[in-house]
Amino acid sequence: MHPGCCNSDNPHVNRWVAEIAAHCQPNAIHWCDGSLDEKRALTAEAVAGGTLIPLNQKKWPGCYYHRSNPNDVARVEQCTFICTPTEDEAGPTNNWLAPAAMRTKLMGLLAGAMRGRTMYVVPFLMGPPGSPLARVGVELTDSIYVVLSMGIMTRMGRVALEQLGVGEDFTRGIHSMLDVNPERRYIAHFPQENTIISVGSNYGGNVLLGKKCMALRLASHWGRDQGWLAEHMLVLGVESPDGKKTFVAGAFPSACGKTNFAMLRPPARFAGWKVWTVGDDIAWMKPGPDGRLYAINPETGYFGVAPGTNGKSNPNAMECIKRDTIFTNVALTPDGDVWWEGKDGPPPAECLDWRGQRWTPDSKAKAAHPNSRFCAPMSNNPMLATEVHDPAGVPISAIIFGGRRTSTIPLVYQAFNWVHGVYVGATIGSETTAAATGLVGQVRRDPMAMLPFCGYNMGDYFAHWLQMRRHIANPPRIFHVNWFRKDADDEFLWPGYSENMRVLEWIVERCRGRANASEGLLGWVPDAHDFDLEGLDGFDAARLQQAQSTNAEEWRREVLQQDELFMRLYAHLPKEIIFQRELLIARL
Ligand code: OXD
Ligand code: MN
Repeated sequence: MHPGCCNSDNPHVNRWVAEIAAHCQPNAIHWCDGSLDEKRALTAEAVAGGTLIPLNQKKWPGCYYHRSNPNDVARVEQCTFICTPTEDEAGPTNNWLAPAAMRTKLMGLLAGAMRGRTMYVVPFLMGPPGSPLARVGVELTDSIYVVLSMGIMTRMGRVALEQLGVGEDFTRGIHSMLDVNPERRYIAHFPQENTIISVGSNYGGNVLLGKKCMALRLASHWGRDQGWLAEHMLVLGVESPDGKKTFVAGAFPSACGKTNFAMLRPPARFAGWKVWTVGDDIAWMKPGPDGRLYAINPETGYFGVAPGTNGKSNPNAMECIKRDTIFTNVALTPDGDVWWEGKDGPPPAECLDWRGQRWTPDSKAKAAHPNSRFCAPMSNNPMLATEVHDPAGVPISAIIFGGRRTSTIPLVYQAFNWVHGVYVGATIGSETTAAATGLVGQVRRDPMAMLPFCGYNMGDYFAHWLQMRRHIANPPRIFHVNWFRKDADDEFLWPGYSENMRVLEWIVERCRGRANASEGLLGWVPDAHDFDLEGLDGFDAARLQQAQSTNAEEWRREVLQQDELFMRLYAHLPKEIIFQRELLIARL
């Protein structure tokens, strides 16, 4: 047995670490305790090994720069598998392979894979210590970048083993970079064994196993079995001038501004209003004893997209990244500064791009990769909600669904009821951006923004959402928003960014029974006098009407497009969803 296998008080963890170490054959095993001293030592080691480059420490204290392999810059849905006993359980929206076959293949790739490397044992806790919703995982990884990032994104180290005690109920995550080869890249989930195996990548979403893999794909199973929801949602608290806080969750597909919305800073018009961030990416939500839905943020950091982040789009994020942040695949200036497209100020006269090649403003290529990231601790957020540490979570009054749609979808409407709201969430569509696919304006259906993250059959997932209503006597109101609608001149109708506060105000006041609405074809909608338009340059009641308009012809097309997904899911699609579709067609 490898020395250092049995370092914890938990026999199940020790036994499993010994078994994986015997298989992967690392040179050394390092058990992470999550201390500051350990972070300092590992950071120094990462710098010495070239994995991290220190930024100018006067300007960016505690901040480091990392470049990933150019073949490894994003989540890879085609390499992501849900290994349930039957293909039907994973459903048509997931890749599937039988658990035994996948395990054999991956254990083959892992045999001796850590020779010459250190295996880090990374215990982590998702959720506040002591929360009934919190869960423990242990990730075994040969990447020091993963260890340092997990230290930001999760409650890492001793705290997790303390929460676990001598129990057996922890997620087993195994990660090896291997040779970072796309041909040997797999992110495999074994829900029945509470196990994740990720090989061949060192990019965040594929390898920070607490995040998308555990907190969404595996947790969606636990939620289904135990009566709660694991969702790709931000959570924020709106404090009105009377000091009352209303908590709201929001699901938007990737690259629709979830982090910006979670950190919204109200414009000057909203004196006395504050928006507090609970989380920017993932919410675990469980019915509470008072019949309301309570949410925790299982994470402790923000793994946000850098390009486009600036003092206007997200001033709080700019505060978050000032200290103790790891930047990946942005551009690096000669004086140890970072830059990306859409950052404040002019581009540097010269820098190294995300590939490490010389870049000037005349270069054709982008300096920062479009999916370059910052990994920043939430404790840096000046508007971090204190409730983020509350084991009970926060009571959710509204759920907001949204997507990026240049036509058809109004700025805001409220679903008639829970079942209608589930239909609204199930039919979210979002237009792909050029950066992501090259196909501009293609609508991809992304139900509840969970298409890449739901770990079981999406039809059963809709049924679970419908079932949840039985356990929530006092359910959140459900809304749909679209910040991206354009006019005939291809201009955005709505100013967006901090002005989204006006939409948020209407939503919050609806939840508090203090805002009016009229019944529209799609749901409840604000009239011009229900909506604060004062001080909005160039946006008046007529523009609001345009942003809110419902064109029956466009909607007939929309309903037909929704059918593409419904046909794929047909065998598991709940009747209620089909019924809601019929009702909408009748209203149209
Ligand atoms: C993310 C994503 O990285 O949704 O959060 O892709
Ligand atoms: Mn996300």
